[in-house]
Amino acid sequence: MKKIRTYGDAALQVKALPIAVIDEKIRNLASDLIETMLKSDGVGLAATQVGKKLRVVALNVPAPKRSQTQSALSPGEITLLPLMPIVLVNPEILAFSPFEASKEEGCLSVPGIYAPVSRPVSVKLKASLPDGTPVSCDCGGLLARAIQHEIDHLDGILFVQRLGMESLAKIQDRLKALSEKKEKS
Ligand code: QAP
Ligand code: CO
Repeated sequence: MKKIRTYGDAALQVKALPIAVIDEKIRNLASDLIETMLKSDGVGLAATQVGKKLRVVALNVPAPKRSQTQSALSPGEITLLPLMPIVLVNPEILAFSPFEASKEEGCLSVPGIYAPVSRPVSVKLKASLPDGTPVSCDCGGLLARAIQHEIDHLDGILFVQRLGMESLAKIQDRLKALSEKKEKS
């Protein structure tokens, strides 16, 4: 279990570097990320959040319940949801849907704070699995949102930086409290 960096920690603003070779060190980071994410009840965790400047993310996106499946699953959900929890190495978005949707997000690095974020509804993902298998697929649903949220972490971006002025205003005081708590620690 790794320590998760929280809002106000400068490590969260660092841009992570691509991985040239998937070696034992990367596979160890992969299992640390999965362990830390599962123990923290997260649906996603980026290496940036545990202070590692490497382009690796873990995901544990649940399959949608039958009753909430309003639309067909995307090819990416069909491929990746049965593999959860998974780690993606060098994840990249090759294309974004022109259509956006706003949904509530949270983040293990911004504990207890949730706000609606507008994002493209689907993305074309390219990545490698820790065994070296390449994946390339169109992802929708919560999976598309989680991929975008986690790749943002690798670029040093937090979901609170993507909020509209109204939503940001509502959480400003709690964000300030989080970063002040950090300064004192
Ligand atoms: C990113 O977020 C995400 O505040 C992953 O007290 C968010 O796992 C992907 C969490 C929205 C898709 C949609 C947050 C746990 C977990 C908290 C998380 C908390 C405990 C957040
Ligand atoms: Co996050």
